[in-house]
Amino acid sequence: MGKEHRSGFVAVAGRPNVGKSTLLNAILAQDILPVSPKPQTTRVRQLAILTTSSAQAIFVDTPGIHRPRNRLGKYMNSVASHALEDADVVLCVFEVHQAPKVGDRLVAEAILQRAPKTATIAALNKMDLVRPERLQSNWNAFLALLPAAHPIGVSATREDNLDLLTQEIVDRLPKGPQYYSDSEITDAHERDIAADLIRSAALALLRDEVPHSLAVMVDEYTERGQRGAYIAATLYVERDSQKGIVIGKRGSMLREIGKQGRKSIEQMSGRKIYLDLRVKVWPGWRDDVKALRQLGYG
Ligand SMILES: Nc1nc2c(ncn2[C@@H]2O[C@H](COP(=O)(O)OP(=O)(O)OP(=O)(O)O)[C@@H](O)[C@H]2O)c(=O)[nH]1
Ligand SMILES: [Mg+2]
Repeated sequence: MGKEHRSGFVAVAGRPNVGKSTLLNAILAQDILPVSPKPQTTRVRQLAILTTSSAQAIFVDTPGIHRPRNRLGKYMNSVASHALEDADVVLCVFEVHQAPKVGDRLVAEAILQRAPKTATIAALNKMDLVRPERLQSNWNAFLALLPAAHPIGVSATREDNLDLLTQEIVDRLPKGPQYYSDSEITDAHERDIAADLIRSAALALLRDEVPHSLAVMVDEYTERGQRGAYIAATLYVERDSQKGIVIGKRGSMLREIGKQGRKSIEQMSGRKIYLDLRVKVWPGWRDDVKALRQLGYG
């Protein structure tokens, strides 16, 4: 008799920038989730679905849990909290090359409060960056935050220990059917993934002041058959000065964002992309209920 099939939801939680989305892209071997060197890259819930012959792990990528400063931040935290409540397994990501920060404590508290009885795995990520003499003390300090969690050291960028990590997760899933077909790797529409990939490209290129004020909306996504697809998108910022920064000297920054964004959309979609970008100012959109809803954060 073969092994019984397992399936369920795996909420991925952690403070901003610890590598949650990078880890999931690596596990799926496809870049469908936005990743950047800046904190608070992920803003919405997005599924990353791993299907094997005997299991289906439905990972729920969530925004980094943090102290919110505006309505967008509150929305992002609520997305993470709900994912914890609905999870069969919690995957908590820490970055092990640094000692725990206040933000990590906040995350551990949220897990203990929202999912106190849920099987939890602590992925101690960025093992490639940890100084050997710091490893043991950092490791112990993180485990003290979540004493019942099963720890695994990983590196998302080097893809170290990811097979072991997924095995430990699958072992903790309940018995259940395959909910999504083999070919479904996410629940997000290509249009929304494209908007996030453009934003990721911009975050990697822009300096600290702009990223949190940036939102991207795809206005048009037209198939051109053999010739690929045409995408027109708008980058929204909150102030005129930010618009200048995003456009850059004689348009150089916007051109670079377009180039990098196009490359990642081509990789994700497997076809040629023509990308048209423009920049608009939307004052105070992060605290504007209507704007948040229109931008997909509500
Ligand atoms: N050196 C190293 N860098 C990593 C590793 N995993 C992720 N990173 C980097 O960490 C940064 C943040 O990665 P993300 O995947 O966007 O982090 P996140 O936790 O999803 O962040 P939010 O969406 O903001 O909550 C990126 O620059 C990644 O390349 C790792 O294992 N080693
Ligand atoms: Mg993320």
